[in-house]
Amino acid sequence: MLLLPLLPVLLLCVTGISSSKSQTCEDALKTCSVVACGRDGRDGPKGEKGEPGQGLRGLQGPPGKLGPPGNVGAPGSPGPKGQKGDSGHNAEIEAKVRQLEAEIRTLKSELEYAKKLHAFSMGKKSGKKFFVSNHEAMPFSKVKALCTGLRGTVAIPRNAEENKAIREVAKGNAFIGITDEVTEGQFMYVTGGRLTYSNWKKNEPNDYGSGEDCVVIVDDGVWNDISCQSSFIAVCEFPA
Ligand SMILES: [Ca+2]
Ligand SMILES: [Ca+2]
Repeated sequence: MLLLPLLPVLLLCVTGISSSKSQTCEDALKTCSVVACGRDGRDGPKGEKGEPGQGLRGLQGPPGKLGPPGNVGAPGSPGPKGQKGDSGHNAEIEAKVRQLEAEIRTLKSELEYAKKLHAFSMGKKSGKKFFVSNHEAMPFSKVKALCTGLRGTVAIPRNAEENKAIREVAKGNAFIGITDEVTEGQFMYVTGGRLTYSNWKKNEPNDYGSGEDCVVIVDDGVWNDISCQSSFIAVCEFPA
């Protein structure tokens, strides 16, 4: 019964002791006039997590480890075109060109010599022409084709000297490059143009049988119109 009035004080002291672990019962005796000391009670339940503190934020940590390599990307667009490269064996090409130029000079020289020799052997250079014959007889169409294939034309006498030369080269009756195939009775050069010289045989051209449109140079150099399908010696002319 005597303890009842002291109960609040005891509760207050017990509360103070349990609230501070640094205090002991001896400390409590100094402040409390009445103390009841006993064994410590069990730990209470864990309190709820407190609010985050208000202290300064720490420094940023070091970078983390490198991640794994990514996937291979798509091919990029083509780059700009580069400058033209060195042509390479310039010296070799230049040497080849010099060699070819030397060969061309030699060939030109030999060609000039061959032409002079040919002119001398023919002995029939008349004005600015050469007359050449293989002494074969053939129709007029073949004579034209032969001379054209040789880059020449059928021989055309444009004056008495050329007429004589053609006859001597042919050594027989030969076609000359004159016809009236386009307009009957109007003889023209196969290279174009009306005649500026003629040496018709007496009573020729007569267009005998209405079928004589080509011209042959005969024995003494006179002309006779004749069938183009007949065969006579081919004589071609070339510029000298
Ligand atoms: Ca005729
Ligand atoms: Ca005739």
